[in-house]
Amino acid sequence: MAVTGMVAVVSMILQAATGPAWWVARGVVNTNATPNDFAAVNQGQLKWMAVNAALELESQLPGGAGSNVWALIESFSNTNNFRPVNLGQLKFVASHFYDRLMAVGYTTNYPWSGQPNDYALANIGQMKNVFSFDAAWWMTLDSDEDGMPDWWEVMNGFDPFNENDADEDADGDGSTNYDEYAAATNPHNSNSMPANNPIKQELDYFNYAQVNLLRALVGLAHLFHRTKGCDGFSI
Ligand SMILES: [Ca+2]
Ligand SMILES: [Ca+2]
Ligand SMILES: [Ca+2]
Repeated sequence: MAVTGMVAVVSMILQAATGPAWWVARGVVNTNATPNDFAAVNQGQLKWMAVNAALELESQLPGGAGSNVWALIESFSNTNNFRPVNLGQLKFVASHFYDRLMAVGYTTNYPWSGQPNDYALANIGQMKNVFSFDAAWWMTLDSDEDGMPDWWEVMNGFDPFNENDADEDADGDGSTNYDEYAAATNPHNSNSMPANNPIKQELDYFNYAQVNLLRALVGLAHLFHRTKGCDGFSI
């Protein structure tokens, strides 16, 4: 993305004391810098954080970061990078990410509450706080320990806090929801089922038998053709 290079030139004074692994992996934070969470955050730093957060969500979440996040990133200008950010601006940028995180079930709310003064300057610590989400960790989360991760349950309309739905068969195709998760088939489409599904095996056998019957018929027809030697016969 062009914006990556654009904001990369902005100096970073973020520090990686505590935070998700992607901060370090993506170079959002400078591990050699002195922590200064009370310093004002500037627009270049916020853009840099947002670009990397977008890349992280894109690589981790089912369906990626989403079009609203990418539209936000593409709307970033190359100007005002050293201007301070106020809380309203921080919330505006972060809300795009939280809308996406709420859509996939990572969280149910924005990480701020009350009536903060949107015109107050945001500091580094506040920006780090709202961008401390960890999609990689969340993708492995299985709250009810039924074997189906939360993200897959939310994506398919199941309850990530009820382990009983793993043994249910939402589409009545003979495979449990868990088996469909494990086989990466669609738990709401009875035509999509794991290879070990008895109905699928029967269907496969039926199709196999049909193909063989057809082959036998064609073979017979050719034999008949050769035997009779009649012209104009084709199959
Ligand atoms: Ca689960
Ligand atoms: Ca099923
Ligand atoms: Ca299915």
